[in-house]
Amino acid sequence: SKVPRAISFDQYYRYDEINSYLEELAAKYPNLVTLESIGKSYEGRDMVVIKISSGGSGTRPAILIDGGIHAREWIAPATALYVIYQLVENNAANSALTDAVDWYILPVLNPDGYEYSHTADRMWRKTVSVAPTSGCPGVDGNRNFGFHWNEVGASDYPCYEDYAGEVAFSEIEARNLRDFALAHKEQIKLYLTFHSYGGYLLYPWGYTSELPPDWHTLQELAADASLAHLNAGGDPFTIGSSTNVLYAAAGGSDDYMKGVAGVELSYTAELTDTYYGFQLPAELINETVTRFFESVRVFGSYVKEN
Ligand code: ING
Ligand code: ZN
Repeated sequence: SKVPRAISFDQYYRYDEINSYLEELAAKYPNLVTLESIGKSYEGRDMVVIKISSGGSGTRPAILIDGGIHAREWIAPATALYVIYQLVENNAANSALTDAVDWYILPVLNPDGYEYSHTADRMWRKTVSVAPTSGCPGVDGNRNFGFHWNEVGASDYPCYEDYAGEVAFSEIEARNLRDFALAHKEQIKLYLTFHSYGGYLLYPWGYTSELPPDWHTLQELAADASLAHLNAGGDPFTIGSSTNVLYAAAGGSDDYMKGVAGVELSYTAELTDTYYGFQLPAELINETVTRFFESVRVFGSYVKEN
């Protein structure tokens, strides 16, 4: 695996390159960074979470971020990587975000699919697991979480893009994230899962049009994050519950985090842009991630102050 000479945000990195960068950070910033494999993917790739913590022995409030549950949404791992880069390599400027809050970031939640989208099928979305009874590989990771699983907006057919899986948590990648989140549930106050595209900040529920009792808090915090994105030159986000502003879909990771893991502030970020869709040109990574980091700043400050 090759180590990038210096990280940059004008190219999409492969899984190995991303992990090499994380290892480089762990070696260079041992007082701020620790790495943990939360388990292996279906094809045996490590799912690496970087913990960014300036101290506090694991008692500080924490933010959990993941990217790349859907293989083709390449801007999601890139954005997670940029958050890591800012919090670690630019910590002098961003120390307010790490002096009272811990960050757990999993940049590539579906590493097999991510690699497959680079080597075989640019538009691959799902995992790559092959169920014994099925003719088609892959499960939609964001329909596989075990909370109101497969009730709506998901398919029973393995060949469909939104196949929910044979059972809830059939996918090892979803189980690994679940187990990690449950092990840290007391600490995690906010969850962000990065997707593309369309420019939405979505909160639960995806399984029903009913709103959670604290939807007003979720809405207002997202509005602040959207304003920061606007002020940084980006478009405002469309904000609301998944069901109400996008479509109903059960088994999403955000619903699980709020419904089961007890993470009250749980969001799906559908990053921009809408013109290029999943195939955002590498030249547009930089502006996308720098603008969205201003939104991440708002989420971080909120967790720190509440
Ligand atoms: N969109 C999300 C999806 O999984 C979503 C939208 C998130 C719906 C959470 C319901 C709950 O379909 C993309 N682009 O994947
Ligand atoms: Zn997605």
